[in-house]
Amino acid sequence: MVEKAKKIWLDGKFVDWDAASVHILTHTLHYGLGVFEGIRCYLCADGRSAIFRLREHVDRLFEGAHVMFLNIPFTREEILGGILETLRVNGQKAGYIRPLVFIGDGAMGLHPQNNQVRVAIVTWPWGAYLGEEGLAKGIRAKVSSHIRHHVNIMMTKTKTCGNYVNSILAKLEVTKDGYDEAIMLDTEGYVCEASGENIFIVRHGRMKTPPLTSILPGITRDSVMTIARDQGFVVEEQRFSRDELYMADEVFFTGTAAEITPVREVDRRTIGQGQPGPVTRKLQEVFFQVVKGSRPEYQQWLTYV
Ligand code: PPE
Repeated sequence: MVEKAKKIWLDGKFVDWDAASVHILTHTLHYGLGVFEGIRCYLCADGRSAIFRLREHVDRLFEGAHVMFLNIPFTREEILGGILETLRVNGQKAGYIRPLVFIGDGAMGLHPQNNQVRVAIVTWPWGAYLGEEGLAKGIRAKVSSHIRHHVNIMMTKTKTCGNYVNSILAKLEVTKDGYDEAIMLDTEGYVCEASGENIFIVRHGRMKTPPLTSILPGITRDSVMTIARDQGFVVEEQRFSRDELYMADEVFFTGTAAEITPVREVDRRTIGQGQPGPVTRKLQEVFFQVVKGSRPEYQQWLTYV
């Protein structure tokens, strides 16, 4: 259960948490055309709160909306301000932020016509996405039989609501089989991303992650590539097959919710020593320092609340 906050930002106004309901004919509820974001705010070592890469998340929301013909009736600055205000009115020092752009009720049918484009901003506390133990010791993943979207079926670089049915199918399939997370292949059979995370492998000290062809351009992925290169690691954006996954010394996922989650097993093959490897651990260490404001060289990524 999501822990309730006091207020939700809905179409530019604050409403009580329990009053933030929509009509059953809300277009997005029926057909899935909407875009959303997932952003984290961290409590810093100095007691302040900082939102990680806020500007980039708001930009991705607007780019996705543009691709999806959703005309957001607010400016980027208004959404940015709305996010900051929502955390402030709720007195939240840390947590997850979910902006959602959706089509309201009015006309039905696949043409949304003049239905209002609506925006909500919701904030709630969210701990480790795949569990505290998963974050510390690594999780067990399975390659799903559900393949990721083809670039001409869905718009794979957007966080479109409907895209996630594919992720949910994969997640349900593997969790019913006892695994923690689903790894998905692209339409050509190469490793693509996880249900809600990007993926990296490490082999012989070199890091590899799939290119942006048909995946979400993860903001954590981008941050981890920058941090890794600054740490002197070699990172290549190159596609790879599932046997390369099995042979990897280390595998980890990146995402706003998942942060940097080590993977200790894939399809019943132990990865490396079956525990987070040295590269993953180093990147986790630096990443958490960065998001909590104790790395001056990455201050430009933080927006203080
Ligand atoms: N791929 C997918 C498919 C994805 O959903 C996410 C984020 C990522 C990669 C990583 O992107 P980024 O957060 O910019 O590093 N998944 C969001 C959804 C989580 C949810 O279950 O809801 C997230 O991490 O916020």
